[in-house]
Amino acid sequence: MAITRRSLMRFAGLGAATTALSTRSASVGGQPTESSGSAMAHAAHYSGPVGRVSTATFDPGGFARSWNFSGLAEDRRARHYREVRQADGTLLREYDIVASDRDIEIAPGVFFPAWTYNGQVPGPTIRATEGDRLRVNFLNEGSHPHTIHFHGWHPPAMDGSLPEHQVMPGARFVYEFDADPAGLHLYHCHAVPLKRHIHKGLYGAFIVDPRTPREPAEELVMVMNGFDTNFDADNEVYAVNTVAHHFMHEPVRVTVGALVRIYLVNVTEFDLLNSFHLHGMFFDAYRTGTESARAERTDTLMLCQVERAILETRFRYPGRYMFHAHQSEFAELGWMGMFEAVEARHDT
Ligand SMILES: [Cu+2]
Repeated sequence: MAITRRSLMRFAGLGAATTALSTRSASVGGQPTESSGSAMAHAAHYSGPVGRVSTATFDPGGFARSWNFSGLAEDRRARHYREVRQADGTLLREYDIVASDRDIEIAPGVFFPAWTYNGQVPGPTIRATEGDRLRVNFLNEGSHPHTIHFHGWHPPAMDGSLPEHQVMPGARFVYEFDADPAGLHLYHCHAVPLKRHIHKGLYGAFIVDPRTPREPAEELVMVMNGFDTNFDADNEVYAVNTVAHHFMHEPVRVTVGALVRIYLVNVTEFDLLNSFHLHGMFFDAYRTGTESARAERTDTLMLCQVERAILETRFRYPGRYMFHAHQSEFAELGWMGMFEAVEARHDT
């Protein structure tokens, strides 16, 4: 049976947590329990489907804290990423990116037939310092023509957007350009129909650090995305980093008082806007990350598709802080999570 937006909303919405809490106990004794009462229904803002998505092949939390394949052991990492210091002090950073078709689990038991960069959605985060040279060896092992279109300065031949730029299944292309400007960017497929190629999962974050490094911080990459599971040009599942409600189960750990920096990218297709709202505090937003002067101090930031912002804040108090899209429907369909602020450990 196809999962419609409406049925999934019923499933994942406010009623779902009561279902999650009560059906399992009811199935044991066949009797309603105290957890099925209306009080629980109103305590059910912890909405979400029953069960968990395996993080064995993709871990949204691990994704948030890795770039340039830093999550891999050195020998495996070298297969995807190499860097060579140039005479002028900049780095040549070389990446191997492979497009492939892969079914990914986006909510418990809900598999999406994705098109991926390196088998994951979002694709690997690419990170360089302003002025570095990027060389991206692209191989299309997918079933459709694809490209990699980077946001940033580059020659037209490197744009990956025109019909002649399409890389056919089985073919290769090398994208080479300088990392410029400093800021938070992204990359995505630009084959047509564009909305399908993006929405199927071909996108990733592209961070360009300024030559004078930003202040050290606990850094997180968060990509707001959605999935149209029945191909009606409307999303049934929303998330940050692909897996619905993942950070409700596994809160993002941050340190009380430490500078926390979030690289926030919106790639959501089919909806005009997405947003990021943080409970109990405010953050400084630097739109596109290209200017050092903050644009806004707020608790809610709204982004159109491919808009992005660097967010900085410090958690004042230990405890759990909800964050979610403030399009409430998106939140109920998976784009909702928690931070857990913990006191710094003093081992000495
Ligand atoms: Cu494509």
